[in-house]
Amino acid sequence: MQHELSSLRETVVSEVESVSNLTDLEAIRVATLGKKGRLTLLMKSLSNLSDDERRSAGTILNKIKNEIIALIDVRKTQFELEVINLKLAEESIDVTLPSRIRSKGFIHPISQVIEEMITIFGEMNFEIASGPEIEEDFYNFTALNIPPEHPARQMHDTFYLTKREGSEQKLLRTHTSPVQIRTMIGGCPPFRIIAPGRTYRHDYDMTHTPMFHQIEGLVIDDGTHFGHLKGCLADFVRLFFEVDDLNVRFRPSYFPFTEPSAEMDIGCSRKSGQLRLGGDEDWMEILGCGMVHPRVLQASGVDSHRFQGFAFGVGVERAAMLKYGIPDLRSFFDSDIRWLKHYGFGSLDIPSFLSGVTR
Ligand code: 2U9
Repeated sequence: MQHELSSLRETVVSEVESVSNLTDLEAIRVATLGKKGRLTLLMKSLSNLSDDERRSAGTILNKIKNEIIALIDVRKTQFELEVINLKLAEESIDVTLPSRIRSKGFIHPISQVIEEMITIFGEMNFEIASGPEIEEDFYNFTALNIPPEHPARQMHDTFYLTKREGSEQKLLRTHTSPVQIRTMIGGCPPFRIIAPGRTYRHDYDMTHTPMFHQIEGLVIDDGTHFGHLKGCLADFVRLFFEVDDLNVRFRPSYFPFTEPSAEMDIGCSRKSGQLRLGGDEDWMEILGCGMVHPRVLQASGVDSHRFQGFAFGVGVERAAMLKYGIPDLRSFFDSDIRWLKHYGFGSLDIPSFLSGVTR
């Protein structure tokens, strides 16, 4: 046994020394230490020996096994180093090559305008409220004084979701007003909130897209009156359009959720097809507003004898088109990178206001 062991040792040592690559080295390892390897078979044959012989042969066998493992490891490291050195010699990096141009992202004009509006209302102490885009009939219509069969339901061109058995039919919110309803139901007055977000209506032409953005506002307190509404919205449009002496006027209107209701116009002039903000030569509608209807307050659990307030709604796309001279509404959603670079604002690493103030 001893003779067999020392002869195997010599054979393996000479094989490992003369091997020329990693694959052959691995083959030697398997042929020696693998399941049916030469050393493994010798180990198995130890059981045929007497106790004394097994003990002394076993000690030698283990010693040789460890020697062979160490030898193969050293050789393996040598080969791996050779491979790395060869690669280093063959491959070189041309440090004079110009670097790859990384294209930067830009803020979409809609996001930019939403952030501008949020900043203005934020300075007026409004908090941001949000809610689901998939809504229930109650929050989107009934609580807003738009009961079933009310003509305003037809005007909203609602997208209805497929009704599931056992649950009521859901819809895509047609305005962000359900956010204010949910906020009032879930809290106590006073409220001073804005609800920016996506809204959906089944409409598509030059001036309508099925998805569009709104910012609505709600102020409820015990002394709030129409004068507060006028002051707040006049300040807002002057700051948003950056025209200090921008003229505003309020025209009577109708919305089911406000009474009285009004549309707010801003002064402008249109000379040779060119629109200019300011002056009072002409007027342009910019938002809708009014005093919150007592029925809406009651549906939201607010005491309408003690509290009252105003609400307003602004279409973000329309405001963006006016402020930045964007002629076609549909271009907002074409995902044309050249358009975005032209109208886009700054890079995306500007911290978002939307991630900050929330109610
Ligand atoms: C509650 C009570 C009242 C929100 C209002 C308008 C008037 C309005 C339009 C502007 C352009 C929608 O995007 S648009 O087409 N909105 O004219 N919105 S008052 O009134 C509310 C909202 C919530 C609880």
